[in-house]
Amino acid sequence: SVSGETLHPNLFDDWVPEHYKEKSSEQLHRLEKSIGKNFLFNKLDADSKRLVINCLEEKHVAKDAIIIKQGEEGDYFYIVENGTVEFYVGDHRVSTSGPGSSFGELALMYNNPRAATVVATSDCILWALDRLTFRKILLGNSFKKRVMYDDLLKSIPVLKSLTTYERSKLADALDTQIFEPGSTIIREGESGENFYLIEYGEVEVSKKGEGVVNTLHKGDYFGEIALLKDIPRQATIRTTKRTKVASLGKSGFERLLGPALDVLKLNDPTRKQPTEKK
Ligand code: 1OR
Repeated sequence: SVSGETLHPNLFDDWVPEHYKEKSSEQLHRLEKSIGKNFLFNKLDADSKRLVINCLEEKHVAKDAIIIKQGEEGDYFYIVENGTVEFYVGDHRVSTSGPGSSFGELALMYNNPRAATVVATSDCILWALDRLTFRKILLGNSFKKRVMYDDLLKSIPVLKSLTTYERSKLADALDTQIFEPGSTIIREGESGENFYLIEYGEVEVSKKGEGVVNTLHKGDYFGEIALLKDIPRQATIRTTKRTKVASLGKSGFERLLGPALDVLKLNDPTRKQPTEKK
């Protein structure tokens, strides 16, 4: 049942996939050609990949068929072998996609109602994966980063305005780094390539001539100013404890932070404030 957001795979020891059916060599050949290089499969070991492939159900849908209805409960995840689909949120067409792409993961991951309606804009050949197999195999592997970063991203105030969809795309683009105490993550005056979120630990922010100007902890972020303004790093960031950060490259920063970018701009500590904080 739809019961709010959970991103933790249900692991049953005695689990037997319901829709397991060995694929024919003709189907395997088509699958390899169309979706073999899809990111979903790159992250699977050989056994998991075989299992997922044999659990896929081939579905042929006609042009104009509604594949997913916004608001309904999630049952299947889909991969497009052939044809094109359109996504609608309410009455708005928000995107389209084609062969090799996939959709319908959000409701299965977060136990949310379907976030969008998906319509076939041509005759399509789709491969559907049932909810349980999706959660059991893909969640912990192909979508591992979404699971890993879910709690962190939900706990960060500046990201509060992101939708589930935006948060999941952001998680896909993050990378983790761990720094020992006394490490310099950012050096004032250098050019900036990454934005950072603190998963745990502590860093000091210092500026030449001013010394330590701030201390940041879990849920705080840094590195945004150089990226927002395309200027050199405005301060040095040094760890005082063992610190784990999630980093986001410059292109992802601009593309994926969406509405949070405005909040980052408003919060810019180098921006002239009418009244001085502290
Ligand atoms: P789902 O299980 O919620 C509908 O079922 C699917 O449509 C969803 O998973 C995604 O795989 C897919 N917002 C939400 N879902 C989307 C979007 C989307 N695009 C595709 N899907 N937006 C479009 C962003 C380009 C955001 C619109 C505000």
